[in-house]
Amino acid sequence: MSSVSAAAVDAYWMPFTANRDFKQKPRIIIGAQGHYYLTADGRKAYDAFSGLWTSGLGHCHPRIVEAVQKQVASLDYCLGFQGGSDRVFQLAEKVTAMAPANINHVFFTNSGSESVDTALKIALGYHRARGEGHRTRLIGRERGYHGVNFGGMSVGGMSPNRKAFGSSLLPAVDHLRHTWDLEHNAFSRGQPAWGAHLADDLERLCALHDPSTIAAVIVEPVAGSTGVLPPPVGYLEKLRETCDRHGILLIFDEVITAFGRVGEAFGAQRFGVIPDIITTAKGLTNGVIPMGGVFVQDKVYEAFMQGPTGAIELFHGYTYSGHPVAAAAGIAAMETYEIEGTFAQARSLEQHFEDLLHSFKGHPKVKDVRNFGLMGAIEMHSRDGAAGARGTEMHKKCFWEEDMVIRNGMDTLQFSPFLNSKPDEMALAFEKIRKVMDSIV
Ligand code: PXG
Ligand code: PLP
Repeated sequence: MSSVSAAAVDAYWMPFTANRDFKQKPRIIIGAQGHYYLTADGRKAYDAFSGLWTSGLGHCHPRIVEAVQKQVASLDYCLGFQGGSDRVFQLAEKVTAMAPANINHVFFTNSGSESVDTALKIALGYHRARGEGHRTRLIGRERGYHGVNFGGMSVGGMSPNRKAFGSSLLPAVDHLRHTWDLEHNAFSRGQPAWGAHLADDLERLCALHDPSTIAAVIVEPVAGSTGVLPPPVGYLEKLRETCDRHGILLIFDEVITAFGRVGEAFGAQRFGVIPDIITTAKGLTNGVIPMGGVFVQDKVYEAFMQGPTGAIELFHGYTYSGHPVAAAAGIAAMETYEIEGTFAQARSLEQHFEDLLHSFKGHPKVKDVRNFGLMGAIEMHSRDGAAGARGTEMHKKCFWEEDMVIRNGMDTLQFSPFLNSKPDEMALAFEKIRKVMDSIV
């Protein structure tokens, strides 16, 4: 029996949800512990997506819970403009110490979407501060996801997220082509060997618009929401080299890939390609309190630190930027990653995860399997005339019949295992997936 009334279910307009379908039989969560959710009808359900890529350490981690409880009772809120709590400065020191060497400054937001829009504004402001205010064009990538605010939506490349808002998107934006290619890269394990040349698309856009008009290129090092597209070998290096040659800033959107998801603090470190700006959220607090962070290279920060010392350098910020309770959660998350050796643990699980995923190669319903770090996707063939139906049915069956929460984007199943997953729980999750996949039409 659900503990939520029908009127309550009706009142809530759910995000990125088929509201009417969901509300016919709501899947309501009332608790969580470690790797499991507790459902309103009294079941324990394994969380195969660790929140929404957020909760790599598991739910209700005692160290983070305690830090948040203490913080909220001692300093609940503190002005963030011309002020700041001890916690936010401490978190900034901690996370920048984990970042690549010349990234020593971080601006805090409340989400990935806010991080992206902040990063785009910083990129435009950086060029203006250096006398290159003519660099106003932003380049994203097809199939990219950069959140839902106007900037991120504009550089994003997922058409359902854009189509209703078409004429209100930012005007000076273009997109690189995406890197998915079934003919060359189906069932690649990790980074596909083929496709570095797809980064040459940036040269095409430079030729079209003239590089002197381009402020920044934003990509996810591993595209997440679109169904896990790892970068082809050499691709990110090529983008970096082209940006350098033309004075264009490179932004990595690491909302998913930062904080252990690819076995390092940042994807930039795993790939050995250092962008000028990195956007983060999710794992920054293990999902416990909403928070995002925008990391910038010293040259970016320093470009703003000019003019009279009494002047505000960046006219941007959120009421909740650097919220002390979020910062306390962030500090506790970073301490936990360190104490528990989480990033190395995540890396040690990669091979097992990859093998489980790729055991679906050859399944009649499976079109492609992709993975990198602890990010994985199984793309199913769509039913004729009913794209997305299989994915949704899998999700519902897993929830109601197999006590497991999975994530689907249309007919692609996405997996974001806990960074501290137990190998046999991971294996059991995929046994259940196979059972459900076999059982549906
Ligand atoms: N950039 C990237 C790369 C993301 O993955 C955002 C920005 C936006 O973050 P916020 O915090 O504003 O949602 C994201 C978020 C999924 C899924 O199923 C992915 C996201 C969010 C929810 C679900 O893949 N990514
Ligand atoms: N709208 C109004 C009327 C506001 O006063 C503010 C902030 O003061 C905002 C929007 C922005 O809110 P936030 O800072 O939480 O993003």
